[in-house]
Amino acid sequence: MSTPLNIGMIGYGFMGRAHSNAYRQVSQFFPHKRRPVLKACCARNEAKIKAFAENWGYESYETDWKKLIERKDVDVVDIGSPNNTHREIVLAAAKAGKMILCEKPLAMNVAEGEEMVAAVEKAGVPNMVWFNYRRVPAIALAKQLVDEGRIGRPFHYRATYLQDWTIAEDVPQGGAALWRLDADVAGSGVTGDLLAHSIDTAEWLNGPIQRVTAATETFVKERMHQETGKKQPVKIDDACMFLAQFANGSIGTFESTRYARGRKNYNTFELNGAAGSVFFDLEDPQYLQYFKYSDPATGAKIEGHLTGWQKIHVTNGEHPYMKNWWVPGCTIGYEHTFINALADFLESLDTGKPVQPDFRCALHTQKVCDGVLASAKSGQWVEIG
Ligand code: SOE
Repeated sequence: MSTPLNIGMIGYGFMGRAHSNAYRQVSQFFPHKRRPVLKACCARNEAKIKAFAENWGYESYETDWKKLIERKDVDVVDIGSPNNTHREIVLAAAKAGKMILCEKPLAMNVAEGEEMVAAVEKAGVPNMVWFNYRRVPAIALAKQLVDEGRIGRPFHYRATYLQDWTIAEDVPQGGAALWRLDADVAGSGVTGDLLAHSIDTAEWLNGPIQRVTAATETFVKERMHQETGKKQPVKIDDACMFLAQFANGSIGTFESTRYARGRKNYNTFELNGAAGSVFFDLEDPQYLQYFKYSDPATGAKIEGHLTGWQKIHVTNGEHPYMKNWWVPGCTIGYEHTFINALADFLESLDTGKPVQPDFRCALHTQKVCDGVLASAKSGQWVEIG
């Protein structure tokens, strides 16, 4: 028998939809003791949130997030609203004793993130940041291969996260759907929005990043603000590249832009070690490529004439998350990464073992992001605390 877990969802945009879909589906595929119930959603625009509530099946809606947090019938506060709202909502929700799920990036900067971590830890409430790409089965398989020792001593980590949707100079900044271009709302550009994903994945697979040196560029210097109609300077980073040194002695390169014509959501990584390598590309998400050089148990080398990259179709029951989905060969997609993440959160409520990435873990990603931006300004290497 399951008991209800009442969800209060803040925000109705891209992430509001992705999370709501996860709440609706998770219990059918991943049965747990707690079963999400779409209790209430919240946004300032009443017409829009009413329509959202009806579309997704929320029992009610609010137009003030403080009211949502005050409600006794809400167990989980889920923050899918823009980045500059995260801190205030988290502090209030933690004080009210709510469980908190927060969209990435955790915060606008490290100072905010530290306050948020302190608040959830003081309140002792379960918390998670929706770094959904950890829940792509092929990426989770890469983690398994690392943990099984199949990569061996790591040398290189290489990540790219490329998109192309802001190339046109007449794309406005700010307001609905375009707040990611407004630094006052987003905190930063590609660093917080895209590289935060790459950093989370990298640190999960390859351990903490210790030092960075970076360069950023803003190609379009002024854009019209969607809400005021005025041209304003663009303060976000349109592109960012950085070098990283990992605590395990390996080195990494990270590149991100929204100006890579033809690239839509090209999120890739490659990890090269002494015993093997892995490569992943989110535009081909069902596959993990693996090069096996030697056996982790015996150290025996693969016979030379048999070496080569394997393209593993990650759909078997033995692969992460896949036994809960379809039969081998049948694929899952983008929306399932959120369902898988939520399943891990529900599992953590069953077991009492905190889910990752929690706020403290996401704070380290935030530290790397802030370090990258500081380095791009100063031209110096920056140590990450
Ligand atoms: C930006 O375009 C964006 O929507 C990010 O905000 C998401 O986190 C990423 O997963 C897809 O791209």
